[in-house]
Amino acid sequence: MNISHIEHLGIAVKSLEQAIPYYENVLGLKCYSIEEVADQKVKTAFFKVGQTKLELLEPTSEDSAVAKFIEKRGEGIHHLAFAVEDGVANALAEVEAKEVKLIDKAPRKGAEGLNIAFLHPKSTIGVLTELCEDPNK
Ligand code: CMX
Repeated sequence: MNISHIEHLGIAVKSLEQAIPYYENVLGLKCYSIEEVADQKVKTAFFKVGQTKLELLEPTSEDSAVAKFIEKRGEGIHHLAFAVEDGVANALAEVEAKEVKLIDKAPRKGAEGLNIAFLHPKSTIGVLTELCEDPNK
């Protein structure tokens, strides 16, 4: 697999309204987009740090993966997302052949129109890992 860079870090927060002022007023970053990803039951807020983004994730429902995460582990870093250059489907086939457990068997649409897929943290030494590809690049 050919990873070009860290596309984003996903950070679980209870409330975007409470978290965004920290990123803007303390760290001096600018929130450039707020987007609801209905099928993931989250509302997201994006910041750019060089080529990498921060994606704040607020759960929109008690049964969302992010709500479960916050309940169990508290707010904090939720996942690490790599940009892959040769397609998410190819990367999935490659890691599956190396016996990594997949959460998504095939790429699907994530925030910002990216093609994405998650790898299970039990197979990735504890880090929920996302593979992403911008279909417009
Ligand atoms: N990072 C590391 N480990 C995690 C984790 C995370 N984000 N979330 C859960 N785990 C661990 C749990 O601690 C648990 O470990 P133990 O068995 O040792 O306690 C194990 O994984 C199973 O966790 P669980 O609480 O029973 O939760 P589920 O199995 O229901 O779900 C997961 C875990 C990762 C499969 C699920 O959250 C998932 O499918 N995630 C992918 C989708 C997602 O995260 N969407 C939100 C972001 C969407 C976006 O970016 O747009």
